Amino acid sequence: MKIQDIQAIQLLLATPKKIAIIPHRGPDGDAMGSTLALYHFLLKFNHEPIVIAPNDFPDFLAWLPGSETVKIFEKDKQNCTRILNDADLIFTLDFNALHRVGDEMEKVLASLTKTFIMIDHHQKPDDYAAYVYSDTSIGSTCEMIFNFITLLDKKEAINIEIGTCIYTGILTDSGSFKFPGTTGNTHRIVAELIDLGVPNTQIPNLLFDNSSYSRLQLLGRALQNMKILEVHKASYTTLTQEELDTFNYIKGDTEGIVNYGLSIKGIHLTAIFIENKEEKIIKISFRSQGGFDVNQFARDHFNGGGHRNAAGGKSDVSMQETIKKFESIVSQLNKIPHEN
Ligand SMILES: [Mn+2]
Repeated sequence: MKIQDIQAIQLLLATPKKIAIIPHRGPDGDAMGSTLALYHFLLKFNHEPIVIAPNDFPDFLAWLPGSETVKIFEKDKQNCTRILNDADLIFTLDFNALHRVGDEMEKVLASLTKTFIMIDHHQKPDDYAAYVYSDTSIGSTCEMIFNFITLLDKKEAINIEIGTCIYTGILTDSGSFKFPGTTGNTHRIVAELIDLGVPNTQIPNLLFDNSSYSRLQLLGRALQNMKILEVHKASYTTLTQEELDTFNYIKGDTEGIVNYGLSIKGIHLTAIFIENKEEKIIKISFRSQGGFDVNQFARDHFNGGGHRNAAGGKSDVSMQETIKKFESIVSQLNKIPHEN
């Protein structure tokens, strides 16, 4: 982040402000961790922060300190619109294009003439924000929040609550420290958080060991549905709406299932296709290992995007047709996914 921008933000934060903090739609560990970390940080300096999520966050994040204060735009549009209209400052975290909050909330945000501050690690940021901290080499927005607070010269304000939120996003967005964005800096930050007293062995338990029986049954079905495209070093799996219903699907249940496709020896590209009858779409997540760019792949073929090794997309045609399209594109790839 530019030094002038830091100075300008320091000045903005020198007097108490009403501050809305917004994660992307379908908020994950990094989106909720970063927004709540910033929320707790701003509270300490007498601001009036409030996190407004476009839609609800999954249950496995409901233990995060401050999550009970989060407003859900979709559930309370009038009130949330009023809060946004009253805000002096708006932080958008873990996304960089306003459409990521969904149509209705995007309209509200686009109509505001407020100072926006973007902190995000996705590619190709839009230009709606007055101040932008964008860095695609950093593994999580939570790591950037740690850097941001440090740049503001307020590192001593990081307490266990803030640290717990930051740790959560670093852990979830790095696939438990496995993904390429995991650096020495990541581990140095984590070391500082542990020294501070952040419960680093409890957090993974809270996040990952809270499955319901039916969620594991659903995972079992997804694993059974998995197909291998051996010559292309790819795998994919599917979950139909009927299967989701059979296993009493609730939000968050399919989180992380896509990663199993990469745990097969020799597989460098994987995808999961999840049917959503209500929205009449197939939701897709892509993962890759090494040099194959799923961000570009998702942008080119499936109306999506994300990072080089983790991206999402969607399809408006049937599951069968979507799979057919995926298989056909993969079979035509002139560059077979490989390690670096
Ligand atoms: Mn993130």
